[in-house]
Amino acid sequence: MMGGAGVLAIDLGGTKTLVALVEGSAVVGEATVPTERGDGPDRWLQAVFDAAAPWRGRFSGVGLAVTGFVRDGCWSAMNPATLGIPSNYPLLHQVEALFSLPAMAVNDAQAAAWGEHVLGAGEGEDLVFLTISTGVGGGIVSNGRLLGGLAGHFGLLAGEEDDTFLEERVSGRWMAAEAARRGHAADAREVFAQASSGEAWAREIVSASAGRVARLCRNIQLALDPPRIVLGGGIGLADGFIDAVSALMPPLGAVPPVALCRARLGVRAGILGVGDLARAAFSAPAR
Ligand code: BMX
Repeated sequence: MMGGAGVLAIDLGGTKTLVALVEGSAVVGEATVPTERGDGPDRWLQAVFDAAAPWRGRFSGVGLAVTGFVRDGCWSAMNPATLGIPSNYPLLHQVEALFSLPAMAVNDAQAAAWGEHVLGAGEGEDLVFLTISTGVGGGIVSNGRLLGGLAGHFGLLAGEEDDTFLEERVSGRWMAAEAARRGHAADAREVFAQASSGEAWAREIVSASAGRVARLCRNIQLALDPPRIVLGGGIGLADGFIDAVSALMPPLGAVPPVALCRARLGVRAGILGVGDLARAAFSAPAR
């Protein structure tokens, strides 16, 4: 394989894309580019390619953690409201052609689950990871293995009030839409700022989202009984959110609620996770 010792790790989410040069378990270079929602995958990938220019020659493969579903190298949205990815976009083919290097891809939240398992809050133990962000994603590490496919896509569970996805009443997009419905022009960041300065409407929005996440955590505890649930994403890591979820965890009789903790790798969980997965994939003997 040509190139340097590192891996180019990319975390392409519904709002922003992190591009990083990862060597071993260290992020040695990093850039953030907005995911311009109207652009489409060819231009998102071109922006990544441009952002990685300073590190050309220092990586020998590309690992992608992407919002949406990846199967057989092709990429699709499950909820196009999170990001409008065309169905079965040939992601690996395009990335390998652009960089002239091997590439691998997984879902963003599954990559972050792996990152937290090997290097972060999981401390090497099994976990469920939830990212509360533009959408709501998740990943499961069980018996030391990352579950792939659809496993962990908790944001796409049926919502309780109607037949929309759960994430449609939890995510940063929902918070902004709910603020607008109540007559406040505020994105999710602003909703949190207003909530911490005591605005009742903003506190209600944070609390409604956190209550749904608390019920989700209880359902996850009943389904999988993980040692811990790790929360990440811009909303999950926002001031006060985990405390609000913990306070709203319904009791399970004598059984204490599952332990909740913050993603220790913060916004880097995805790039570190996919960096580790890519390194393993590229160093595997050729078949
Ligand atoms: C959505 C879904 C998941 C993703 C999650 C978080 C799409 C495009 N995405 O549920 O695959 O993991 O959002 O994504 O269907 P993020 O962009 O908010 O990080």
